[in-house]
Amino acid sequence: MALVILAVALPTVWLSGVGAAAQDQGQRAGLAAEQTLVWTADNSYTEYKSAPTTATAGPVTIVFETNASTGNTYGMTHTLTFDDDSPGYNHDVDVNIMASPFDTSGGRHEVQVTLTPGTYRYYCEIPGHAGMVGELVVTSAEPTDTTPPQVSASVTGDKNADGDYVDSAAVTISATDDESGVETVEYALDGGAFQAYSAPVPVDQVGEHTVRYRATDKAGNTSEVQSVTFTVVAPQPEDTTPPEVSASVSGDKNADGDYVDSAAVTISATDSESGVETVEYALDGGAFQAYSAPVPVDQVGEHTVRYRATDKAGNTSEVQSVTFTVVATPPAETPLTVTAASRCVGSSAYVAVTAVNDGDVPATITLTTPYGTKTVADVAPGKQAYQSFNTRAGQIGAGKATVTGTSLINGEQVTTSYEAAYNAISCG
Ligand SMILES: [Cu+2]
Repeated sequence: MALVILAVALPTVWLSGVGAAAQDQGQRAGLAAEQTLVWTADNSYTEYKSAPTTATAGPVTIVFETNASTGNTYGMTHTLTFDDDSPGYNHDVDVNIMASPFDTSGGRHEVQVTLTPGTYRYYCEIPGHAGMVGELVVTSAEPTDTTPPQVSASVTGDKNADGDYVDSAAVTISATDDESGVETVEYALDGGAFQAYSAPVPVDQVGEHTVRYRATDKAGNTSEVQSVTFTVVAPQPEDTTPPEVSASVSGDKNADGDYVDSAAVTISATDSESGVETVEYALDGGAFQAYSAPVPVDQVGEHTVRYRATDKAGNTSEVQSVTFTVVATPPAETPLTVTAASRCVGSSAYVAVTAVNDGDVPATITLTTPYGTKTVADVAPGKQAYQSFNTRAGQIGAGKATVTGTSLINGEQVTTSYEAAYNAISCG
């Protein structure tokens, strides 16, 4: 019953004044208030029962409560009023909450505001409550994102063989920020000022270029300036000249200029403009095919290799050709120079046979005539085997001497036969 009596005793002007004029700045910003600051008052008119002293800048829910639960058992009316004119304080919120245990909110009121860094002064406006005053210090919100964005650049365009961009290039810059997110991307071309990046930057002036770039996140962290350097060159005049192409044949040649056993055809092509795209060859009337390495030809006979080259601009050279002959390796032999002659010694006819070893190794040489046989072993290179055969006749007809030479060639015994003719002779 005591509470009811006290309520009746309250000045009605204060009761009707409930509903402080506080701007809903937090709601206006569309942001949920993350902080709640609570002031309470009790029966004292010299100090608030409790009051916050510090806060973080940003949206705040301010609660002012004075009722039985906060110790206000006299039905006393208080206000929480933010100073709006004293020098040295923030005046950017309008808080003036009047509260009484028996007002329509039961003495508990909330307003949304957005606090900024600085100090707010607050007090109770009720006459005689001048001691109810305090300060609220608001500090900047701690930035949670302290990492700058990751930023990279790529250059695209038609490149020539030197890696330069022909006619133009485009620089694409990408930035990511895992925390607060990317706020701005900037670039500067060739020492110019940084400017906002929004789309790939075309660069078509001939010369070397450097694009510097950086990105900043929503928390204000800016990446280190990075750069990419590239060169733009003028387009080359159209290439209408086919490649120069040539072929060479290599291998072991014999005295006739023929290739013994096999030959290899090497084709070379150059193109000073667009460059060589393909080299082709065709062996002995076959189809053209891509050339990549010297072409071996080991079939015995005459061969023709045709060849041509095409440049990157599509110009193909005239078909040229090279012709050569491959011969089989001659069989191994024991080389001898053999001579035979008939002559008279007194009234007797003799047949003299000589065989010179023309080889590089010793040879066993056998001289054979109708009048006898003679074998000479180990005839050194350049030396000869000789025998004058007594026919035991005064006259003989023409005939032939047979000579065989045997030597070790490449690990094999090679025997070669020769014949040498001698004339008829009549002695005495
Ligand atoms: Cu008061």
